[in-house]
Amino acid sequence: MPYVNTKTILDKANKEFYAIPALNINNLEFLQAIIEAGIEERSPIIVETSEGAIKYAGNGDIQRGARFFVEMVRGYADSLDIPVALHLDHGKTFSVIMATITAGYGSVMIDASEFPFEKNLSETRKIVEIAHSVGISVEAELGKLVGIEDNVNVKEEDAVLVDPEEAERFVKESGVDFLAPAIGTSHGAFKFKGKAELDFDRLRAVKDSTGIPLVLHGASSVPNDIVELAEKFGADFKGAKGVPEDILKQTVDFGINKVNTDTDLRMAFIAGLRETLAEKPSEFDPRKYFKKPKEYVKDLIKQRMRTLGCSGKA
Ligand code: PGH
Ligand code: CA
Ligand code: ZN
Repeated sequence: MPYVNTKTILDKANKEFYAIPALNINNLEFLQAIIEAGIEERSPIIVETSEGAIKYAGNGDIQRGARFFVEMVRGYADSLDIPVALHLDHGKTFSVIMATITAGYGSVMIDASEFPFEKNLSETRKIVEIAHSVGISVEAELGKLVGIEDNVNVKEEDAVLVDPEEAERFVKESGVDFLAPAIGTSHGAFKFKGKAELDFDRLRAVKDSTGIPLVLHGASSVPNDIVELAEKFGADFKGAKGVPEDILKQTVDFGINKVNTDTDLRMAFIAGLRETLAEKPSEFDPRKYFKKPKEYVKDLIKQRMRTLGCSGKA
C-alpha cells in the first residue's frame, strides 16, 4: 500500500472523522522525518510541495523539480506498508500544475482564490477536467487567507472568509474533490495579534453543504517550546503565534480532514539546527548537524498526528 492517490486517504478520513497533516517539504531531510513519524504512528502520510519548492528542487526547472519529488517520495513509499500521497500545494501556474500531473503527483491544488468567484470556479473546473481524466484529484480554495503565500504577502484587508452557500455551488459545479474554506487562519508564524479565533459556524455550514473532505490552511500551531528553544540559540521570533493545538482538534470535529503544515516543520528544524551548530562548533558533516533537526520535526509530527486522530489509521 505504498504510493497512493490523495483521495484514497482523505475519503477514508472524511468517513471516519479524523484528519491527516499535509506536510510541506523542500528537500530530503524533511521527507525522512515525515516518513519516520508516519511509520512510528502508523498514520497515512500526505507530503506536499509548493510551486516554490518545485522550482527550488529543480534548480529553476519545474519539470525536473516535479519529477524529482515524485521519484523521491515514491522511492520511499515503495518500501512502506503505510499509504503515502504527494500533493501540489497552492498551484497557481498552469505550467506547474501540468508538470506535477505529468510527473505523477497524486493530487493538485488549484488556488485561484484571489480571483472573483466565477473566475475561481471556471479555473478550478478546467483543472478538474484535466486532472480527473488521468485519475488525479483536485483541491481548491474559497475565500482568502492573509499572510505569506510562497513569498507573496496577502494583506489583512484583502482577507475574505468563505461563504457556505457559494461553497455548495462551487463544489457542485467544479467537481472538486477537496475544498479549503477560509475560516480565519493565515499562513506563516504570525497568525494572530490577539486571541486565536476561527469561524467554526462557517466551517460547519460548509461541511453540511458540501460533504467533501475539507482542508485547513495556515494550520501550524507554532509551539512555544520550539520558539523558546530557537530563541535560546539566537533566533528572533518575537510575536510568533499559531493555531493552538486544542483549536486544531476542534476543526477536525467540525469537518476538517487535511491540515496543511509548513511553518511548524521549518521552526522545529531551525531550532534543532541552531542548537546543534551552537553545541558542536567543530562539526562539519551535514548529516550529523541534520540529526537533531530531523528528530524535532519527527516528534512534532507524531504529536500532531495524535491530535488529529490519524495515528493508527494506516
Ligand atoms: C499551509 C501551511 N500550506 O499550504 O497552509 O500553513 O504556514 O501555518 O504552516 P502554515
Ligand atoms: Ca490562496
Ligand atoms: Zn496553504
